[in-house]
Amino acid sequence: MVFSADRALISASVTAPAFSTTRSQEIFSDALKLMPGGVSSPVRAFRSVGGQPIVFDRVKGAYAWDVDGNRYIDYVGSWGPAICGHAHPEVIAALHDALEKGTSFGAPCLLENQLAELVIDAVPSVEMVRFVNSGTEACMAVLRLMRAFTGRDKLIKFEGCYHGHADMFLVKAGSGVATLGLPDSPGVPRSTTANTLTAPYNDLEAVKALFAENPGEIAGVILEPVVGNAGFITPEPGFLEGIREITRDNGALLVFDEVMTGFRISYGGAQAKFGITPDLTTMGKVIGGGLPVGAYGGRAEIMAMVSPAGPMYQAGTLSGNPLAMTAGIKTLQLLKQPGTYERLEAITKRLSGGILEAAKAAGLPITGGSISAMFGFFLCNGPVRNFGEAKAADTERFGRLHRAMLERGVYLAPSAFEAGFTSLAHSDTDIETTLAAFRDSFAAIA
Ligand code: KE4
Repeated sequence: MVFSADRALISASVTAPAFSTTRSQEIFSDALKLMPGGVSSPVRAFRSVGGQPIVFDRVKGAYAWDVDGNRYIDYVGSWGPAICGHAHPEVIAALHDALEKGTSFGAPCLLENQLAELVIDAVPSVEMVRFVNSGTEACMAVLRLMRAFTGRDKLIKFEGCYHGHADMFLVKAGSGVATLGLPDSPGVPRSTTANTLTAPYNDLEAVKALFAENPGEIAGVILEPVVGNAGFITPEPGFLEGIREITRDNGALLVFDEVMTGFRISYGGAQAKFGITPDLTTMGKVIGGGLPVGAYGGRAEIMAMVSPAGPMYQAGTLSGNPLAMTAGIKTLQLLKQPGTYERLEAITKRLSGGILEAAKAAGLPITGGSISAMFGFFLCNGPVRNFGEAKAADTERFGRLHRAMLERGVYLAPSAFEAGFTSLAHSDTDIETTLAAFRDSFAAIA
């Protein structure tokens, strides 16, 4: 317990350095006149943490610099792609070479084969893969494929899980939808979401009940095998195995949305880490190495339905883009190096454990953890097993923490309902510097 006199002493002794964001504010006020909310994606607007967004100027390794020259240790990493560190020299060099050959072909190229081989070799469920340009596209296409293969229309998703912004998924979604408190976005017709059933994460009985109530009508279940869009929520022992069994027993497909967990939880994704093989997998983020790539893949007999091999249509002008393929290939080659995931596990466990210790030392309720290069915490007492329990987190206090950490040179996701990401570029010193900032900030907001 920190007594008020001590707390005053701590906060007095840790004065945040002069921190100016004048140029960020100028640029962002212009942005507000040009783009809705001043951003290209809602969560970046800092709406749930308050204050003005930081306008980035450049990134390198574990760091980001804003337009005012402030440097941050970055734990967003462009929302996952920067797992090798921002602007990795080998990725940049490969892109320079690729640029000389053009920026887009709109025709088959060897690079697609090479990235496809890397993905198929790595991800247990993937026998064939189709590249698209975002995780949203991958999830849209995989839902169409589930329905085409089974001839059924209904889908089960979990509250708080986010599968991109396609209409049929915007039902009790996570990430920006949760952050902005939009339980169901306007513009989504009831007819579109009528076939989307939801259950609480980690609740096998609720899933069994949905199958019992909709016999023969559910095409499949889609979930984040480790949730990163309702904050960081891990599957309870037996949950993933149970979903696998229930889908198999009901002739439905199991889809792991590994857009965030793919190549982050392990080189083979969460499915390799947990030993559960879904029928289909969606991917994104890391497999583009920072350029726009999404993908879906799975059993060859299912993927054979995808046009032009089969009747299920899906297309994209920039799919398989040579620059994006190049960045993805180099990134996966870097991740294949021995020791990669042991290093990521070690630094992230140190970080996550240190955050929990720091909050408890400041007398603040906290629950959280990490798996490989993904971590998160909620400012409330645990456990947090689903989105309903996550909503108990103190989001107002998280906003004050977020600001305090910015002032101390640490960039966290601007929402209590997101996960944090480490990279191979985060040094032991970066982790210890971050933990010192957390200790100061928790003391300042306690
Ligand atoms: P994109 O369309 O944003 O590439 O991917 C959608 C998506 C699908 N599935 C999962 C599990 C995801 O995490 C995402 C996107 N993640 C968010 C971060 N919470 C992207 C950040 C943003 O929306 O700006």
